[in-house]
Amino acid sequence: MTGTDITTTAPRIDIDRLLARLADLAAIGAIDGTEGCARLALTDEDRAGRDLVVAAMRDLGLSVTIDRIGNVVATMAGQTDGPPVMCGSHIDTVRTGGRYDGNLGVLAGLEAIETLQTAGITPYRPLAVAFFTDEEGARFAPDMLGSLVYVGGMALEQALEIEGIDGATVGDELQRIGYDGAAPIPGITPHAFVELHVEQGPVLEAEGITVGAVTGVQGISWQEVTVVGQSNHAGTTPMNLRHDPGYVAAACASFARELALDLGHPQVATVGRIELHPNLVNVVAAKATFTVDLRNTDENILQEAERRFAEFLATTAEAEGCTIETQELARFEPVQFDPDIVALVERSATELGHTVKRMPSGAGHDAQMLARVCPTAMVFTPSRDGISHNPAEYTSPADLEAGANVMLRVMLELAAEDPS
Ligand code: HGY
Ligand code: MN
Ligand code: MN
Repeated sequence: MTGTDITTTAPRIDIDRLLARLADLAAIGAIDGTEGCARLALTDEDRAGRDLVVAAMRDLGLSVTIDRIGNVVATMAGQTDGPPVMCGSHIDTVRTGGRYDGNLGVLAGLEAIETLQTAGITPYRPLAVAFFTDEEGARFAPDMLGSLVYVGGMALEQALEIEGIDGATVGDELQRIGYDGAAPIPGITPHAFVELHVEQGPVLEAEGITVGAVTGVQGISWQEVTVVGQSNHAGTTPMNLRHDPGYVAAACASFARELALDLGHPQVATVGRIELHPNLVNVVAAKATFTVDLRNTDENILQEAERRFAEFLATTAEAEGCTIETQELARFEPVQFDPDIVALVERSATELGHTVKRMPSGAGHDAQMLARVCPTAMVFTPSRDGISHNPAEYTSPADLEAGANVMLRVMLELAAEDPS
């Protein structure tokens, strides 16, 4: 199929079939009373989700490989051999996950392939749909771990030793759930990579736009901070004699908000996890452990945010007579996607009659890792009220259908024979 064929004959996906796939997967780890699901990476719920998707891949007759960090790639043969045009995302979720984050990109890939099979279309190049291990990073940091290893950005051995928030290691959990595959790392380099994903923010909905042509991903800085003070009696210890890590953690959380507001949009700062020990009403804490997530599209401003936060932490802890330890959990610079594929996403959306807007991604994605090895871009669909990492996450069927058809069209164009 050449470019012109695609414009006129590209089939459309079956939205009811896609919605059914999304519902089937969301039923695994379903969060009672909501549309959302919880499938933290490498848990039993993640295994069950993986098994469901791998079975669907095999039902479509795709050749499925599982690599040594548990990434799964399913390939549809093309008219020729060679590197596939790949789509995909992740199917692990945060603990309060929605049914679209990650899952949409993987299941829309299966839907696209089934649509082509039904139409009897075999692209010039092979197509592949992948899901990558531990994209969320909520249990095992950093996020995008599987795709980072897939592109050779982290040594496999280093990744397998990573200890999660519950003390388990990546390697042990991969083995336990049976997804310590044999396919080599780094994985095959795709001809190109396209990821369909819900925006997870308010922009598209606020502007009444159906499709996002994603230009890149902002920089991400995650660290875990441990503050050690002196456990003491809440009633008998005068304020001037306290060494209270709980106070230091709370002050830092408050400072993070002030810092982001001072630096201005798009700087964001989040203290998402705080644990006190012994975490009792009448005990001045002995220890506080908390995480800081800083992000910006500008690497220099992100570094300024990191510097200012570190200064505040050190000054506050010293004044409180506490000691601190920090551990970097994730650090990725901003990524720009391939301008030609961004333009192709924009053109495909327009040709399909949808409104489209170029925009950066606030969230991290596997695409930012694949961009290291092949031409890559993303397609966004709107999120209702901009909500995500929340079981109330929602995107309308019409928007899902639009996004999936744009992704299919982009893939067909990329999989066509290069014009001679
Ligand atoms: O943290 C993120 O941006 C992504 O959800 N892993
Ligand atoms: Mn995601
Ligand atoms: Mn996510």
